[in-house]
Amino acid sequence: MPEVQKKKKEEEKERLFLVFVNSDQDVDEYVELELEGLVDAAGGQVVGYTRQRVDRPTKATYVGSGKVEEIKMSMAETMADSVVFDCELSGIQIKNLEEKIAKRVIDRTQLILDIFANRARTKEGQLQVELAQYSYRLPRLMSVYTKFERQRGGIGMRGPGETKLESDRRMVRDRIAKLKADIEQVKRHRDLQRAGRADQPYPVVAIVGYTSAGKSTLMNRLCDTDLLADAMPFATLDPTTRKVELRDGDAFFLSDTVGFIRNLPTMLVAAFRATLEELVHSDLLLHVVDMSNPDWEMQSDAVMETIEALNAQDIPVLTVFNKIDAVEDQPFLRRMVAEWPDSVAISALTGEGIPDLFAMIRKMLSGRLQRVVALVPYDDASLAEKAHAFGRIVKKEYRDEGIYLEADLVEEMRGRLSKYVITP
Ligand SMILES: Nc1nc2c(ncn2[C@@H]2O[C@H](COP(=O)(O)OP(=O)(O)OP(=O)(O)O)[C@@H](O)[C@H]2O)c(=O)[nH]1
Ligand SMILES: [Mg+2]
Repeated sequence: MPEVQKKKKEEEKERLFLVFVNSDQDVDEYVELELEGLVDAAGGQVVGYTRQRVDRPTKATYVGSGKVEEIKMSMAETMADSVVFDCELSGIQIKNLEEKIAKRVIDRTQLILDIFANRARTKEGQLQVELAQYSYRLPRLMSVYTKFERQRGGIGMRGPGETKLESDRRMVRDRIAKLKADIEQVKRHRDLQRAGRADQPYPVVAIVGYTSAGKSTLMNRLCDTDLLADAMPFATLDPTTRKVELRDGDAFFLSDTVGFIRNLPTMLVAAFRATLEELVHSDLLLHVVDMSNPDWEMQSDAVMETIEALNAQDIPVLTVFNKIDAVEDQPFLRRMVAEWPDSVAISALTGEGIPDLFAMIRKMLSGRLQRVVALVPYDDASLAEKAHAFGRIVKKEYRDEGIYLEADLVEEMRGRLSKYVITP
C-alpha cells in the first residue's frame, strides 16, 4: 500500500484510549498486549492508555472519580474518540462514565462482540453473534442508547446497533426469542449432520485452544484444508469438520472451531453453544497451546475453564504444545511433555512432531468405545438419550417394547445400560 494511502487509513481508524484495570500489583504486559490485539482486530487504533489497580470497583464508575477525570483529560489530549475498559462494565457504570467523560465507553465484552460481528460469515455465525449482542445489551438499554448511539457507527456499535429496536426492551426480548428459535433450527440441522456422520464408525476429534494458538494451522496441516490462519485474534468463527484418513484404513473426524479467550463473556459461550456442540459431542479434545507465548499457562487455564463451562470436562484431552519452532528452551519443552500427562510437542507450521501427534491420537482413541445392543424401556428413555453424549449411535428404533439401541459406547455408559443389554 502506498505511504499516503496507508496514512489515510490510519487517520480513518477510530481512536481508542485504553484503561487497564488489574487487581494484582504486577502489570501483565501480555494481558495488555492482548487488549491491543483485540482493538486492532476490531479495526481501531490505540492512541493512549492508563493503568489502574482496582481492588474493589466502585458501583458508579468502576474506577474512582479522580481517575475518571484523568481519563477525560488524557482523552482530550490524545483526541480519542472512545475509551475501552479492559473489564466488564454494568449498564449503570457505562451510563455514568459516558456522562462524565462525554465520549463513548466500550468494555472488553463489547469489543469482542464487535470483532465477532465483523467476522461472522455464515448464517449460523451471524445469528449467534446477534443473539450475544442483544443479550449483552438488554440489561444496558438505558445507558448506551441515550446519547451517543446514533452519532456514528464504530466499534461496539456494529451489527444490530443501528436499528431503532434498541429503544424498546420488549422488542429486544422478542428478537432474542426469535433468534433462539432460529439457532435451534440450525442446531437441528447440525444434529442431522452429526447423525449422518454417526453412521460412519469413526470417532470425532475437536481442536480447542486459546485464540491464535494455531488451531486452524494445525487443521490445515492435518487435512489439507485452506482455512484462514492469521495472527489476529478470532480469525475463525465458523466450525469446519473433515475426515482424516489414517494409513491402515482407519479414520477420524477433525473439527476446528472458534478460539477461546480469558473471561470469555458467558453470553457469548451460551450463544455459541450450537457451534460448540461439535466440541461437546467429540471423543477427544486436542488442546492446542501456544508455547511461544510466555502467558501460555494462563491461556491454558482459561481454555480448561471454558471447557468446564460447556460441560465437556469429561472428554479426554490431548495437550498439544504448539509453535515449538519458536521456542528456544528445548529442554524445557521436553520436560513439559514428560511431566504433562497425555501431551505432545509439535509445530503446526513446520510439521515437526506431527507423527508423534498421530500416534498419540491413535492411542487415546483406541479401545474407548465398545459395541452395545440394548432395549431401553420408555420410562427410562432419558438413558437412551444420554447414549448420544457418551458414544456413537449406530442404530436406534422406537419399538413397541422400548427403544432399541445399537451403539458404540464408553465404559461408563456401557455400565449404565448393562441391565437392558440384549442379544440381537
Ligand atoms: N511459529 C509458529 N507460528 C505458528 C504455528 N502455528 C500457527 N502459527 C501462527 O500463529 C498465528 C495464529 O494461527 P491460527 O492457526 O490462525 O490460530 P487459531 O488458533 O486458529 O486462531 P483463531 O482462529 O484466531 O482463534 C498465525 O500467524 C500462524 O501462522 C507454529 O507452529 N509456529
Ligand atoms: Mg482459527
